[in-house]
Amino acid sequence: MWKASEHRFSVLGLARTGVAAANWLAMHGMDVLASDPKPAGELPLDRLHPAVKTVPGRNEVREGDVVVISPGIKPHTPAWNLAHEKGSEVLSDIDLFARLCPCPIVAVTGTDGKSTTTALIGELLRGAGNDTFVGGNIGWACMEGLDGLTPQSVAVLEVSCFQLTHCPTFSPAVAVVTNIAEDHVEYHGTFQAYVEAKQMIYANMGPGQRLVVNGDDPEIAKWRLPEGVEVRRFGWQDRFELWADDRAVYVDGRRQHGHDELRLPGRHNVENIMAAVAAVEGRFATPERFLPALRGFAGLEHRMEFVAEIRGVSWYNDSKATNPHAATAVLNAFSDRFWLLAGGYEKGSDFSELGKLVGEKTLGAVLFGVTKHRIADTIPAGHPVHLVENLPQAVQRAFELARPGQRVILAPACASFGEFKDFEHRGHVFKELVRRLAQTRGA
Ligand code: UMA
Repeated sequence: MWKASEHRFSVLGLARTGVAAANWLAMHGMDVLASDPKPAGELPLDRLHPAVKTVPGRNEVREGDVVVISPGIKPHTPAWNLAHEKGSEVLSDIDLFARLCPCPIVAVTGTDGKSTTTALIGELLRGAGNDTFVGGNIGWACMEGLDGLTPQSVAVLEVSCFQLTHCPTFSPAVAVVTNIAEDHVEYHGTFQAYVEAKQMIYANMGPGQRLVVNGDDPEIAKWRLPEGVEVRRFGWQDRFELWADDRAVYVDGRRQHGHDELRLPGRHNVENIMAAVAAVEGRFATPERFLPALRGFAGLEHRMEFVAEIRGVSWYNDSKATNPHAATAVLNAFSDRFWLLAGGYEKGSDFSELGKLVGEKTLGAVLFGVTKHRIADTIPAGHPVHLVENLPQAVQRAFELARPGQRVILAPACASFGEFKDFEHRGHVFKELVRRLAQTRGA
């Protein structure tokens, strides 16, 4: 049995992950060295436990330490190489958390819908009376929640491919894979490497554990799932354990609820709902216990979030659409055409499918950021496309273009780096721009 007290730790990166991991380890008496290439003035040193030894200005790993690596550190960069050369093991905070966690873990990964599914599982569990912690890639480092857990709790973790890359022993009670589409090629190098990282979510699972997968996903259909694991498939075909048609969701052949009873819009959310129900139902709660919470769930910030109505035009924020596939889900969510705001950081994505759909589903696109020309090239000739420099200009242009009764949706299909710190920052800036428009031009 692995014991943290038998090890020393080097923590790489001092943002959310590193601070939470270093603090927990120091607070529990472990010898921790934490480093980050940023200068001391840019690091949150005042938020660190006094026993954490810090090295600002560079990354450092002590020979033989267990390394806790931040997910943002890319493969084969100097910090990554240092970790693998000098560390006895290199772990994400997720793997560390799971080694120490006293309660069952429900882990959610996939290309799209991770955060909504994770948050919804949390709501269903809470609604059914379980003591529940929700954390991980969703924005709250998991190590922050560890000390509040008891054997009766349930921990729900959103787990990214970056984190799964360093999860050698991770084995959750329930794992969910929402879907697999191309993403983060700039990090993993190849689609295959990305898929292999995602597969780490079930690599150590076995009998008694539950694996929930998207039955319609062609990539997942190729996977060899572990023997003895209870597999629950969800999708749009009635041969799956959980399936949906245009009206309702069915579980093991019985109608569970109608889509019109719920508040989450869009076809992609029906899939997220099925994934969440499949994770919880029969394992942690009965439908009678979790259905009220399911009916009350209105979604998350930055995911099809309604922002404001200005002169009869409705504005929505889906800044979380950080890849073409997620933006495609947004395009398919509404039956009427709308104005799309898209573009951002270049991560080598293929926009060809998205471009076709923009031609079918939108009134036109306002494109911004580094990727704007590449996206524009994929949109059918003659479809309205407006190229601007940045998000403020895109909001202004959409304001000029949209007519009463229409919608404007930010679904960038790109990462936010460059112009913004992260997708949350981009979403907040967008909402602020829209609110300012509402104040100054709303009359
Ligand atoms: N750093 C080094 N050495 C390097 C490079 C960076 O030490 O060589 C340092 C940086 O200077 C910085 C720190 O590492 O101080 C940054 O670490 P980080 O990027 O991992 O940031 P955290 O705040 O710890 O956030 C991470 C996740 N970030 C990423 O995966 C990029 C957050 O997911 C997550 O919420 C958080 O841990 C808590 O678990 C964000 C994300 O964008 C939301 N995720 C991607 C996505 O959803 O698409 C995967």
